[in-house]
Amino acid sequence: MNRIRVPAVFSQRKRQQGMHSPNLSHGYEIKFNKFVIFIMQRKMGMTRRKFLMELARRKGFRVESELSDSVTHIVAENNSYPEVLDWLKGQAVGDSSRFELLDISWFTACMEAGRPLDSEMKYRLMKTDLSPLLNTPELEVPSFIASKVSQYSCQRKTTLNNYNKKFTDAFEIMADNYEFKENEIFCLEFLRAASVLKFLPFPVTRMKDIQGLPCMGDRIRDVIEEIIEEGESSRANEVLNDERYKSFKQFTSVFGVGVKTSEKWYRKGLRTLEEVKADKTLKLSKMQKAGFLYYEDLVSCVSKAEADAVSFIVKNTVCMFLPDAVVTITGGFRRGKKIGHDIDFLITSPGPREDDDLLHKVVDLWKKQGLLLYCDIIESTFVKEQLPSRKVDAMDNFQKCFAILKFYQPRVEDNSYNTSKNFDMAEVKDWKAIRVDLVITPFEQYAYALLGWTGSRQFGRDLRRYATHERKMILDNHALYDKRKRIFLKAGSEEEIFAHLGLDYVEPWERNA
Ligand code: DCT
Ligand code: MG
Repeated sequence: MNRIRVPAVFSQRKRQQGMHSPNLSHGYEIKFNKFVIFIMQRKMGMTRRKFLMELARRKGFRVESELSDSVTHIVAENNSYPEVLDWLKGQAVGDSSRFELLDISWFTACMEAGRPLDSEMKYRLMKTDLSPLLNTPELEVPSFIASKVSQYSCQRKTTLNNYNKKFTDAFEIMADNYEFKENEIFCLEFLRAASVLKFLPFPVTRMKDIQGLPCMGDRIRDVIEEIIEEGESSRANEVLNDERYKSFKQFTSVFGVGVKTSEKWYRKGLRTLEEVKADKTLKLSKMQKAGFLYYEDLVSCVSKAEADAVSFIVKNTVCMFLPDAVVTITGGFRRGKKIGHDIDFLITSPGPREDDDLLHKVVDLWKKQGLLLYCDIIESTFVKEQLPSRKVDAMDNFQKCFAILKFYQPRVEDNSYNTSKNFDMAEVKDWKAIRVDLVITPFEQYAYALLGWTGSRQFGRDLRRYATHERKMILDNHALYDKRKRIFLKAGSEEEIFAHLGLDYVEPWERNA
């Protein structure tokens, strides 16, 4: 769905455009009359400004040397939104809303395109835009900006650029430890704080830097303060050395082992994976057995190249049985991650037809081809018109398969991906076990499934929390239900879901909360 934002300045701009449209400016023909650009010299310097003005005029843009009444677009470089506002105040401009305030990246994109581009969100200077602060570390992070940072990660854009890894790593250790103790509240507190710091476009170096930010309770501030002062957190270090934490961390690294099983093993006095393997009284599930069997491969991460190669195999196999199937990589790889612990796929096909057998046919073929090391198919439990689940971390009801594929690694001499056993190299292990999740979704639920399975987990949690608390709606991986209107809101794309929720669209690579 297209959401068109019409800023209040438009009507005024139209008037201005009508009044003033000379065909020549500074010796160049004006091709684009609607936009009247002014380039701020502040922090740019006179020479660069002159060069850019000349460049734009040559390309047919109208550029004013002075901040005249006809100016519609102000372009600034290395200036934050408040700095531009301050400068405008100094020019006795009372109402800055009559201009579009844009970053230089808009200008250069226009020059590249050779025509004026829409002033999309990403180019606009706004209150929440902290990125210019990166170039001005001496500038204080004004609390009024920090106070604009939403407590919901679905209202923040979080890329993989984490400037605060030393803090977020410590928080994640604390969160894991609380998860192992089944203390959900403290666990979420640390996860939310980590997510806020991942969003910041600068490294935190002083307590002042976090002033006014959401999710910074006393427990969090204590850890931050110590890391600023000492370079590390003694509490996180204590956790790292804690016997229970160390055991749980090992146990849960096995596919099929969660907190409940770890608790059982720990109570039995087991402390390491070697002890677990040696204990013949334990009854391991089929999943856990596979987890131990392929342990080394599964803990070594999946690369993007491996994900692409497996994606090729999955698409080929699925399309053999359902030619118009749409197979999409979701999870971390869709968010731009270069490594992951598994590969998540969403499979759908246009039209009403649903084929419950598809997944079975796919895994049966892989079994025959010797490519399937493990597989657990869970049948769909979705009931038509069922209300979305209120549980924040509930599993969805799609038919799905948790599998371990035998992925033959490409040989060095040719770059092809083998799909059959290479007998010449029988003694060398030329394959790697890779965890793959396949999820089948009906076409009309595809957008919701895509949004949910793209994650991150924290982003998904906050979307659901936002829907519930801010919109009186319930969201899950199947649907969005408006409780006040008592209707399901249909969506054919992720953009439409964000629009239903009244949220600005967040691209997948900006969901690394
Ligand atoms: N998800 C979901 N319901 C589940 C399991 C997962 O909605 N029952 C969502 C949350 C994140 C996304 O699917 C993918 O999950 P993971 O593979 O666990 O996370 P990831 O972000 O892909 O990270 P990783 O790189 O570790 O695989
Ligand atoms: Mg994943």
